[in-house]
Amino acid sequence: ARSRLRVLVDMDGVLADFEGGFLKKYRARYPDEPYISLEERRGFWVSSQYGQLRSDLSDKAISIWESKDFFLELEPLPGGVEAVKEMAKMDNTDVFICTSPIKSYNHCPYEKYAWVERHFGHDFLDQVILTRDKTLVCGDILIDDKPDILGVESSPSWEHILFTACHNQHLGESCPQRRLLSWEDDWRAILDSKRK
Ligand code: UMP
Repeated sequence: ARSRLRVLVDMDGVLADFEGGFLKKYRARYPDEPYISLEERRGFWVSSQYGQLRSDLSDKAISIWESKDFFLELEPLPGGVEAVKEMAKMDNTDVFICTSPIKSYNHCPYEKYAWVERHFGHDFLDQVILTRDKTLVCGDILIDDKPDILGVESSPSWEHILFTACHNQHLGESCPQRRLLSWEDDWRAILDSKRK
C-alpha cells in the first residue's frame, strides 16, 4: 500500500524521437541504400526489419544509434517533456524516466543523462532509471511504446500503458494493453484511474 502514484515513463519513442532521428541520420549516411519509411515500420526492432530488407542493412542500422551524438540529438516528441514536467508537479505523484541503454555503452548512457539535463534541467537527473530489465522497477504505470516488456520478474508491479508509435500502431487484439495515443491523449485520466 502506497499513497503516492509512481509513474514510469520510457524515453525512446515516448519522450525522444528515436525513429525519426534514426531515419534522418540513416538516410544522410547511406543515401544510396534502401530504407523503411515510418509508415512502413513494423515491429519494435528497427535492426530486424532492416535485416529483413537486406541482411547487411541490420549492421548499417545499428551503426547509426551506436554513433556519437545520436541519442543526444534526438528531438523531443510533441508534448512529452511538458507532460512529464506537469506530472512531476502534481500532488502525490512521483515520475521517473525509465529507459534501456544499448550495450554499446561508449556514448548512449552519457547522452541519455545529457538529454534529460538539456530538456528537464539538472535536478531531474534524480528521476532517471537506466535498466535493461524494467520488470524489476516498481511503479503503478509504465508508459512505453514496446509491446512486450519482459524480464526476470514475471508479474511486474506496473500496468503497461502502450504509447502509440509508428511500429506498433497496426497491432490490434494481440496488444491487450490500454493505450496512450500521443501526449495529446488524456494521460491525466490514465493517472487518475490508478490513484487510490
Ligand atoms: N534499440 C536497439 N535496436 C533497435 C531499436 C532500438 O538496440 O532495433 C535500442 C535503442 C534504445 C533501446 O537504447 O533499444 C530502447 O529501449 P526502451 O525504449 O525499451 O527503453
